[in-house]
Amino acid sequence: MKRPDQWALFGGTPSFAQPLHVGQLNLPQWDQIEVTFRGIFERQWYTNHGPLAREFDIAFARHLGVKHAITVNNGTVALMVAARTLGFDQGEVIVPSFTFPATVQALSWAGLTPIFCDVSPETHTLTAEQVRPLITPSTVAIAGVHLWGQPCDPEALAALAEEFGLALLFDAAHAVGCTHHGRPLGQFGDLATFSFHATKIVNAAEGGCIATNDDELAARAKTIRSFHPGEQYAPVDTRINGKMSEAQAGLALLSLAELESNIAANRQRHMIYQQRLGELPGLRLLTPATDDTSNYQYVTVVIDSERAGLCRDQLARLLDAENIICRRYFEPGTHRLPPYRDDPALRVLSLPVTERLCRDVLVFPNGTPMTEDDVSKICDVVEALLAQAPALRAKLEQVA
Ligand code: T4K
Repeated sequence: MKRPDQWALFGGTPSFAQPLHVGQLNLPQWDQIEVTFRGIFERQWYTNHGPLAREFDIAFARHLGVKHAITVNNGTVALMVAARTLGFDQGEVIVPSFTFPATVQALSWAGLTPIFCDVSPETHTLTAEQVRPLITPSTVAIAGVHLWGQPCDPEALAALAEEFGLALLFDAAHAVGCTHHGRPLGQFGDLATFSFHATKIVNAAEGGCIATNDDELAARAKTIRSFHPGEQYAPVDTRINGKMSEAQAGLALLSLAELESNIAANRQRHMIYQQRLGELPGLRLLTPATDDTSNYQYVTVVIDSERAGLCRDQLARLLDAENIICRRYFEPGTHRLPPYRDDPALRVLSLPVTERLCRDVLVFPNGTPMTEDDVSKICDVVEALLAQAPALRAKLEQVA
């Protein structure tokens, strides 16, 4: 084991020669990509609802078990199109602050007003109990996030939305391959949106999707997605170019074919993290509930600085120097970011769980290029760092 002065932050050699990032890329072999891209080149059809984009619409709808999967060029556009699809010109939408800013900003783009809600300390998602008191006559929708692929209280939120006649939207950007009570998360809510960004379990470099079982909403979303005259399925005022290109759809199809094996490999690595980090004082690793399944893409750890001996930021700094590039998702909370932070009412808004998670959550690397030995070595490093916490705290103060 390294001595405190031998860690890379204090001049020693990093534990890993190359950086290990959170967004480890799940990509198929080059020869498969080459065949797919050659096909696009030979067809000379690159975008505008080409054959691969249409095939992926169908393949992803089948994967989710929904009637419609309307694929678009990224997860943010999926949220923007979904927010317009709901059909409200104004009104309040209850949404978590503890999320990627796209969830909330997409609502603002659609002219809706986000009402920030705190989340559960167990799942990091909204619960119906937290949402209920925020409902007012101005509320038009609830926008939950299946953060880290954890189900966002889907049945209880659906019941609440029905009770008050509200629309229910789920941001399922993290939740490809995740289920709740045996049902894929894309089946919950009026609309659910996904991301196929390079760092996601299904990687189309960029990509997104809106899933729904509602024919009318699907017709609106498909029309909003494209200005193409052949893509008019419903009367809508505003449209956008959100089309998925053939290159994206080709990658998405290849990546979807590898989803199950990538989940299985993610799970094996996640289990090692669970066994090793779960043993350490002050560290809590989020694990799926027994009747849910996860894609295990996110290794999300909450750090109790009192018990761990180091706070999240101190640990992240030490790991960073060792080339273990963890991420402080999501800091700060969206209500502390522009444009919302300038609202005087939001400056004094208290979301205690959100603030705590923004301070204490650290997401560790996972994904196909990593080996189980890499994970064991990461856990060795974390264990050694925490064992030397008092000495490291003192040294960190010197290099602050
Ligand atoms: N809703 C939620 C809940 C989301 O988390 C997101 C996106 C969205 C909606 C919107 O979906 P998209 O519009 O993005 O489809 C990353 C991703 O860019 C973003 O997709 C994701 N969530 C968010 C959680 O993570 P950053 O700012 O952390 O990205 P970046 O570039 O720092 O990448 C993270 C790590 O991945 C890097 O340290 C290195 C590695 N990486 C990244 C890329 C792009 C690679 O190794 N290769 C690459 O090509 O946001």
